[in-house]
Amino acid sequence: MIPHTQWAKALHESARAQKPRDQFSTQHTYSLDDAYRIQHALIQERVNEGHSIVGVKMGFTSVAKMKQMGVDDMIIGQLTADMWITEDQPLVRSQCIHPRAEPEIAFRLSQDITSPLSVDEVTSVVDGVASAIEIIDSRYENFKFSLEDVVADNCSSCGFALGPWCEVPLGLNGLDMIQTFDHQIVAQGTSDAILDNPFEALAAATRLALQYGLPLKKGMIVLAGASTAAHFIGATKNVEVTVDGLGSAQFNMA
Ligand code: OOG
Ligand code: MG
Repeated sequence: MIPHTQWAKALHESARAQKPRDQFSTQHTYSLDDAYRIQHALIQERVNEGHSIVGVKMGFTSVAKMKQMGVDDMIIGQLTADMWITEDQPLVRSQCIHPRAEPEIAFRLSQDITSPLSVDEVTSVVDGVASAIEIIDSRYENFKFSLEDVVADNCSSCGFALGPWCEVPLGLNGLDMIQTFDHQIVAQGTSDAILDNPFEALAAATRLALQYGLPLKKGMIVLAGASTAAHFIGATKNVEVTVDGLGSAQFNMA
């Protein structure tokens, strides 16, 4: 029997104390269902601190990310209000373990989602698209994990920043995505890297969210997953992601 709540509390404590921990999978065998139960309990810790759930994030929707991290399946995690990086709520370097940034695209839901949707259906349930940056900060030593470990750890979620909301275009293919650190290009990709079409990531999010009991409500944000490998932020001050036609998301580290 896996002690879901105890492991969730340990992961939460690692995040709050900036202390990376051992992977669970090196000592225990546990299922993906167990991993999502741990993730639920972990999110409950944040909700108990007063942070609401503001959306979900897809992971490993690009070959670049799967290769970088050595896993081969899509995952889903949750976003809470305290992860949203704004001028009023900066990302504080000393509150992270070993943060990495990656270029993403964000969707805003125009209605509650109650059934899995196809790629043709998802365009009618979003009222905004934005360029986005995701900050991931695995709670495991050396950013090493199994698929179950990373799901339990809420898919390494740490923070996210959004560009201005744009009207939903008919297609999101062939858009260049560029990430800079202090105005130097560190990663360059295309939106096609995200499941050949970022709307596919949104469709997959509706499927996985319903499968694992994650809420998808009107106004919530869905991150589609990174189009390139992630980069360690290190001593970087400014992080910016520009997506063709969607403008840019950026923030300064505090
Ligand atoms: C897991 C999170 C993956 C993405 O965009 O593919 C992810 C990790 O790489 O630590 O967020
Ligand atoms: Mg990501």
